[in-house]
Amino acid sequence: MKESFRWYGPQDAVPLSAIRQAGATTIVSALHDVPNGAVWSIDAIKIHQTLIQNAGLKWAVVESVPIHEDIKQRIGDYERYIENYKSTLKNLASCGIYTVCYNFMPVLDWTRTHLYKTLVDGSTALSFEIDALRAFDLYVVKRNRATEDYSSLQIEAAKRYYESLEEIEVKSLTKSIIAGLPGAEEGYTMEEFNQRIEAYSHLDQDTLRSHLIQFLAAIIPTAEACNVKLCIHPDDPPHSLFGIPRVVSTASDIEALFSAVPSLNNGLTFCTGSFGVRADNDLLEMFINHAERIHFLHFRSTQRDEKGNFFEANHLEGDVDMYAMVKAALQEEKRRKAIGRIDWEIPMRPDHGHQMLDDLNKTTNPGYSAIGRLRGLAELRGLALGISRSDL
Ligand code: DNO
Repeated sequence: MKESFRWYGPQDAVPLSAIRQAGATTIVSALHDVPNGAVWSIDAIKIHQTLIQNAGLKWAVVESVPIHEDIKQRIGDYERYIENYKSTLKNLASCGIYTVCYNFMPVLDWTRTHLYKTLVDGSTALSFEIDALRAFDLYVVKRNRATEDYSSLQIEAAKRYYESLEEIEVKSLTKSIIAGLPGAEEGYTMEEFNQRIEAYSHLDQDTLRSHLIQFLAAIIPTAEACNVKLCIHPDDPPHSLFGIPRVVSTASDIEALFSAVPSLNNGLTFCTGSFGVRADNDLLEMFINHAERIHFLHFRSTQRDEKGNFFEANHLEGDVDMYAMVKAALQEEKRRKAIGRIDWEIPMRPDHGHQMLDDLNKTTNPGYSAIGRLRGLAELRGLALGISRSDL
């Protein structure tokens, strides 16, 4: 596996020099300053690429080229945005960057209710509390139709939760959910958020899926022509939020996507932490079924309960069987090598990490502090070495 680290650009509190010391060789990054939908120019790509190269590292994966909301809804300027997307892929390829991650989650990208849950060892983790989410939906956003989406018991629990909150906690919950986590590219005021949600009130799961498939049908020929491997990131968490449909959450979701557009350039970012939140997702089976089109790995574990709460566990703990996942990834690499695939080595990044040690006193992007991810990478690297030296 190509050991990688995400870097948010020159503004990132974790510099490239620290990433190099963590032992990563490749960088996962994006041009976060370019507005959604605009073309990434070759010049802008090269400037960013040079910063990375000057630090002795290589920009191997783009995470993400975001998909404009108009494409998801197929309204407004969506055709122009699709053309722009193709131009961005061509420009990236002409700079030697061939792996592009993206997601198709409407309105919100990855979502957590709490960014600093204190764990027993004193470190902090990102977490998702279902009562907090429902309380926010029912009593802060006050979404039309929210009450129709929940049972009376769920509403009661959400109400109790909301009533227990101090004003400052309501503010921080609001910020965690709608202000936009790092990499989400978009954050909203309450009014904007309400408008965005409303836009989806008449767009169901099947329609969103068909929009995704039409988008892929339009761009995959360009990706093939310039040798770009697109890899969709699963929904995080893998279910609908605020009544907005999500279509990349389950085994049957990804099956539908890849059978509709079978090209291997239509690939997957296998994020164990996102898929792993659902007990009905058999991660190993999903991995094996789609192994040939997994172009990027996010290794992370979550610890869930039966109510729908979860927090981010240490990389080798929690619900994900990381031994099985790393072994499957190494076996896939071996298989690719044997059939002569030049892309046999799959980029992998330790996804997120706990805020710990010295980082507890620093301001870093939630989930993206240096030491927690360094620990994750070190553990994954050791696991991979152990597996490849023993039972492959
Ligand atoms: C969070 C990330 C997401 C991911 C996008 C992919 O840490 O996994 O922001 O980058 O959803 O497009």
